[in-house]
Amino acid sequence: MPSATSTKRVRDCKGVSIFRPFIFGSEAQPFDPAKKPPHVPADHTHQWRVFVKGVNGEDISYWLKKVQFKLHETYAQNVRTVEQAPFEVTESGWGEFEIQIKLYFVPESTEKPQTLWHSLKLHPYGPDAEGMKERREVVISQNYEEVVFNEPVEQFYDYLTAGLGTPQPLKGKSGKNAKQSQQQRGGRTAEIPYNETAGNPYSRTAENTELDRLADANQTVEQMIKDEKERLIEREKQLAELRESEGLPTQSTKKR
Ligand code: SLL
Repeated sequence: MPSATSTKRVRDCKGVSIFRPFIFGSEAQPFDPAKKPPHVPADHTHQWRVFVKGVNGEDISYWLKKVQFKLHETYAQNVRTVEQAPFEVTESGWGEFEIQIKLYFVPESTEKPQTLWHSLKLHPYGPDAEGMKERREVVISQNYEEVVFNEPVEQFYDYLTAGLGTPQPLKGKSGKNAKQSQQQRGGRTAEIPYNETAGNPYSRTAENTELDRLADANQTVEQMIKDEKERLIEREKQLAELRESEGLPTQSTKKR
């Protein structure tokens, strides 16, 4: 009996890895003492935000289900779970610390959660740290990261590459065709399209042509090496004959 969620690994794509980029990090700003909100504890010097987000505002919730941020123990209820985008926690405080960020993927992925660490930065750093401090500038500390789904299960692979916002149940064996038609409609995909278009010179056809060209070039180089070796052997032979006719030792030039 077929199960609701396909946990089969993608059959025809052994070795397939799907990458999804994201940004994680923090933004912090010192309070202006004159405008500090009344509910903020007296010893809190900064307002900050820790986040996990898509690159250029891209939606990542089709693969990221929830994020657990583990703050320093000095915070009340220091484990904060964010179940939907924006995946972020806003807080205030006085000190810097390491934040544990645990990414939970959508259940269709059958992937285990992944843990990242981020150092919360409150104080400016870098060449203009002093100037930034004086101007009470926002301190941003963020990283680009990629989550890698190795040999994803079939259903997850299909909707990761189909450009669908929500998981779609697989209908029979139509997964592949469905994927292609989504691609033709310009959906989000991790795969290279089959043919190039005006705006996109990268295609599988172009890739194959390039691979053929490289294989040809490789063959030419191999042949050149072979020819060169033969020529060398012939020269060595001629040299040995010459030495012999002159009465010189034939191996004098070779030390090894
Ligand atoms: C430090 N090792 O000493 C670090 C710890 C903890 C920061 C920093 C708590 C705010 C609150 C807060 O800012 N903790 O009281 O809720 O720098």
